Amino acid sequence: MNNVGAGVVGLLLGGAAYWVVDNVAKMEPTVEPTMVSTAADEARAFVADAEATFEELGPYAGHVFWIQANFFTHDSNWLVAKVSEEFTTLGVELAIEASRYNDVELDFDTRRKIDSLRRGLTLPAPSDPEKTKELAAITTGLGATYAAGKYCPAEGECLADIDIIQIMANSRDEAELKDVWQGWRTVSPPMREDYVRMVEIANEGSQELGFADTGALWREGYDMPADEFTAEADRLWGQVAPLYESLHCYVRDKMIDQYGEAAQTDSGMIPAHLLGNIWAQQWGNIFPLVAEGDADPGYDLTQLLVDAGYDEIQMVKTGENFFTSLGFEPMPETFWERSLFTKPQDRTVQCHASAWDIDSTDFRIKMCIDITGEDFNTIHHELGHNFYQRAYKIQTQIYQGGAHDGFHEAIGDFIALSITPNYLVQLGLLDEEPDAAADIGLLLSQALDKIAFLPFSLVVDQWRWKVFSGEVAPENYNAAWWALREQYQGVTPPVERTEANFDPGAKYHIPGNTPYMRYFLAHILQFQFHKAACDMAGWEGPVHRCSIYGNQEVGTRLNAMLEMGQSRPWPDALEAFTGTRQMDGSAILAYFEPLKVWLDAKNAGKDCGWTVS
Ligand code: X8Z
Ligand code: ZN
Repeated sequence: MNNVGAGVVGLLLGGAAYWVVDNVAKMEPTVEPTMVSTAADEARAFVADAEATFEELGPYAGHVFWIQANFFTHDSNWLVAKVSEEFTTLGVELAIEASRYNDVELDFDTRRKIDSLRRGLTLPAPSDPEKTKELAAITTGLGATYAAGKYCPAEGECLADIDIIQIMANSRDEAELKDVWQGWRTVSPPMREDYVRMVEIANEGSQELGFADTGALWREGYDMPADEFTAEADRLWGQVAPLYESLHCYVRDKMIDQYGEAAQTDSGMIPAHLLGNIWAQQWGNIFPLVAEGDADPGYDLTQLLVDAGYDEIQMVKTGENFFTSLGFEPMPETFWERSLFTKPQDRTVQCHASAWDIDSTDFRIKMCIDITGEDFNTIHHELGHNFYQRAYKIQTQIYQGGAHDGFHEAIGDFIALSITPNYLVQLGLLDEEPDAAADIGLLLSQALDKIAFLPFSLVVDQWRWKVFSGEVAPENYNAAWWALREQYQGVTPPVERTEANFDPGAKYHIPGNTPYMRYFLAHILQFQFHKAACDMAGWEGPVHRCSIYGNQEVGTRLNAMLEMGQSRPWPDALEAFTGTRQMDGSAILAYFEPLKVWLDAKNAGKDCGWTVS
């Protein structure tokens, strides 16, 4: 099982503890009985055995997690807690066993797989059955609290996150925005105590496996030491921060034009409830408020989809068709039978979009689709996961994953960068391509999502890394969250926050324990992929107008990278498709270069930037 959207990636190394202990004890030697078994032989046998375990038990977890995400009940939660406990026990057993071979000289694949087993769990427990059970109960409870979370305003119906997301996307009523912003954050304070305990247990587990803390364990998943990865993330942010600051400066004034005093702060920060998104993470929804006369893309994708009468299935079919135009096989029939595309009216489901690989043949997405441009993009995002999962199924179990998790998040987004005016004309959604005068509008709209997202995606794990390392103590959880959001994003809460709040918990990936650095990396990588693909296609115009739709040569090269899964260090995969071995912000900067020039002209003479207290 490998579910990339729903925060249980760490459970992909799955199964039951008793099985492993039993199995390791009974393990057949892989060499002739007369030969002396070396440590390297044992390591190989151990890896083969672990892979057989995953193959057998992965689908079991996949089905249980799917049922819970689609039918949230006392019983499905009970089952998830049980499976989580079993998987954590298994993962810890395997990691401990793998550590025994740390100093043994091994062939490339065995070493790579052994190291991967050592890092297999997102949240390892210590080898203590009581703590393992407690951790599983806590993580299941956190997820359940989020999924069931509702804000009930004084008047009207209670609102789930998906309802508030809608309101914040469309409402321009400052009082209403503030009310629902604050209201959604009433779901998370009950998570705080459990979160503290979860951090304690997971750190104990990580330390038992030789990692400094759980954050260090996460950072070691990038084929480099944890400290080097911290520096790598800082380096990439340093490349793109000036572009973000230009966007921030421009948008801030537009917010003041729209909301007056409510948008004005002494610090120069933007109040977080005004940006069209419940977490201020992507700002595309406020495009109409920030576009000026000379920033008109000439069309609105949501409107085009609605006018053309697209329904949810047609949106997904259109996404799938992009991939098949590149030469990929269509998704199997079961994808259409078993996926969830619309929000059921009669029960609670986890609406946060996700992509699933239940058993290497059974791929699904789970999404409560609205007919919007935003969801059209998200469909491509999710399908990117599914096509990646299917491409790397040729690999053995431990290699069935993204080159790193940022690659997994980048594939569908990279494809969606090809939803250009020209492509929309080919689909028959648009009559004709707008001319070059539309470019700034197109880029501004894109930047509100892609550039605004960069500091947000950095902050989520900057916070968690500090929490796991102990640099941020529980009594400062909320203050530290806002200190980081202010520092990197230049956004500020619209109402006073204290330690009675637990605002990180109001973001899905925190209770869901999905590491978030992957999305930051994906936003850098997707532009590298796009640029490389357009170069391959011989595209000579501006890169934001390039669509690789129908280009089978690009598809073949893409497939070659996807098929590698995680069998090689990620720079090898990156090189296979782009010819470079480094993650690099220059592709995203080149894409937005005309906008940067335009923004800087608009910002001329303004006092840009913000101060943090
Ligand atoms: O969680 C997701 C995907 C599933 S992997 C829908 N995303 C992040 C988010 O919603 O916060 C995609 C962009 C960032
Ligand atoms: Zn994703």
